[in-house]
Amino acid sequence: MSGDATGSELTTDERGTDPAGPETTINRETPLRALDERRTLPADLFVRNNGLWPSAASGGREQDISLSRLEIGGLVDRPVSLSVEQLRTSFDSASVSAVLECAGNGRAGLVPPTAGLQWTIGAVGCSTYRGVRVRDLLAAVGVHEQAVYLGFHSPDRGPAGEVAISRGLPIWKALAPETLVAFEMGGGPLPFDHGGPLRIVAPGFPGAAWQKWLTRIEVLDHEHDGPRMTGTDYRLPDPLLAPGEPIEGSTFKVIEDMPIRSLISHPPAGSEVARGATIEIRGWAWSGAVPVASVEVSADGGATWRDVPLESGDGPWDWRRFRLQWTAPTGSSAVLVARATNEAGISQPLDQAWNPRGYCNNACQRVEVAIR
Ligand SMILES: Nc1nc2c(c(=O)[nH]1)N[C@H]1C(S)=C(S)[C@@H](COP(=O)(O)O)O[C@H]1N2
Ligand SMILES: [Mo]
Repeated sequence: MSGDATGSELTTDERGTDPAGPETTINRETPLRALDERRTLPADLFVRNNGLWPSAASGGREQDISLSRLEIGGLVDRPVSLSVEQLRTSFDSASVSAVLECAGNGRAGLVPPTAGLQWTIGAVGCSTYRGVRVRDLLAAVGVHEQAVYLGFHSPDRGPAGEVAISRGLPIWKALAPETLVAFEMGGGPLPFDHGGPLRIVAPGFPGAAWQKWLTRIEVLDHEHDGPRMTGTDYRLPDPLLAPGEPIEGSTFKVIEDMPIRSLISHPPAGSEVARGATIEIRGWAWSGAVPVASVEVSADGGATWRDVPLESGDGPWDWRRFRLQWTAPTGSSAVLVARATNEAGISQPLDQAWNPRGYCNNACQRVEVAIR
């Protein structure tokens, strides 16, 4: 199952590219020590690039994108091209603390394994973002009645020059108050690695929808069909398929909500605890559209559970701290498990239902510690 690995470094992509420099696709997890912090520093937050860094093809790493503007077009009355400065000064800004999680987080725990980056527990982090509400931008350009979806565009490309990823959001999420075109992260300018100068922040949606290096928003009268929007990409089959069953792309639906999940950020797997010693078991619980209601912790691999108190967060999209003081019993080891439940009564499963692309694995993490 997922979880006993500790924020490992993933530096190759599905194509097997080697990490070396800006010409390379970089993917890396948030380290476990950073996952124990309430806010993930930009330098620690996982990085998921479907292609090369933007402008790698033209030689520079940051210079092209720093000149970028945001265009808004498609089904609008008044198409615009806005500078980052105009976004900062001509619109109200809003801030949101939100969990960013790749839909493939936990994929390494799926049985049987699926293709794709073998993320363990660290394709996630929680930061505070500031930017302009997408709904304010849409109000400024005047959206036509037929609008149902936004398509996002960015300059990053794959090795053969193909568009790396172009995702979007349904209009209901674009109009939600938490959805931003962000220009700040953690109180500073949004760093290039995380999509600076401008990225989409879509709390509760999979990380894929948080388009980085955003340069164009297109208002559409149909679900966006850009690269990595269609087929089985960031989609789940409905109904679920068993391993080996034929894959029929038309039964796959865009993932619009991340599942209820928790993370034990302390103690690390493999820690040694003295018999009779009391330590703190702590971590985070988060969810998509339906808020977290409760967390239980087991120190015997899921045989018995205790309710643990949950601290409040900064608004509905923040992750929430749980803590439990635990005294190590006699025995040689213990398996710590956390299980979160949302307000609709949905709990994390102990074992994950399989899906062909290995998305949304929210099975309870198991952290084994040695008792000495
Ligand atoms: N332009 C662009 N935006 C992108 C991506 C990308 O490769 N290119 N990756 C997406 C995916 S799959 C995820 S999980 C998040 C990761 O954001 P991060 O690298 O800031 O952690 O960005 C999303 N936005
Ligand atoms: Mo992702």
